[in-house]
Amino acid sequence: MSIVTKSIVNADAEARYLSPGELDRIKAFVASGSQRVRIAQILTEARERIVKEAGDQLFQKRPDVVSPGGNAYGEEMTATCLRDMDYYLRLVTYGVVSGDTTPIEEIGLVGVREMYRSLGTPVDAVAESVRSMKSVATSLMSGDDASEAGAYFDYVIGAMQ
Ligand SMILES: CCC1=C(C)/C(=C/C2=NC(=C\c3[nH]c(/C=C4\NC(=O)[C@H](C)[C@H]4CC)c(C)c3CCC(=O)O)/C(CCC(=O)O)=C2C)NC1=O
Repeated sequence: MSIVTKSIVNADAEARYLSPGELDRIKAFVASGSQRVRIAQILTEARERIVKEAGDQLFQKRPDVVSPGGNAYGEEMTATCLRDMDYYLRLVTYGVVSGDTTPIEEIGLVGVREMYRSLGTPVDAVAESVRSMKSVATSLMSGDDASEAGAYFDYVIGAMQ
């Protein structure tokens, strides 16, 4: 939920106008709108490249995951691994646009460690893949945009540790 929706829900629950503090936070959210949309556009347009290059980086750093016995071994499993990376990149765009980590958390992080444990997927390697996506993605942006986007990748990485 964006800060706008959240503030309205809270204010209406108390049948009151938005408070000065809430209006200030909404003002900051609106002021950063074009930056957040620009970042989401860059990530969306470059999604194939980001996933591909970050996947190459991951498999170089963690050859075990694509070796016999590895969780992403074989064409089909490697494709599923890259698909998961694409999922997390997509969720990062949701976070960036809404200025809120809640959609990332609710869609992709609740119970994630247990899920990957039950799949036999090393979650530290998934975190590494997100770190690589952050590095490829932020290299496509200006410094300010890179630090704004980076925070959402860091959020995902942190939740996997
Ligand atoms: C949008 C929210 C969402 C997420 C996050 C998600 C993840 C997800 N990844 C899965 C599998 C998988 N995930 C991976 C991923 C990897 N294996 C590795 O060794 C690498 C480290 C890593 C890639 C970075 C692999 C290989 C599988 C298949 C495992 C198997 O079938 O044995 C599965 C099991 C079902 C399936 O195969 O689709 C789920 C649910 N699904 C969702 O709907």
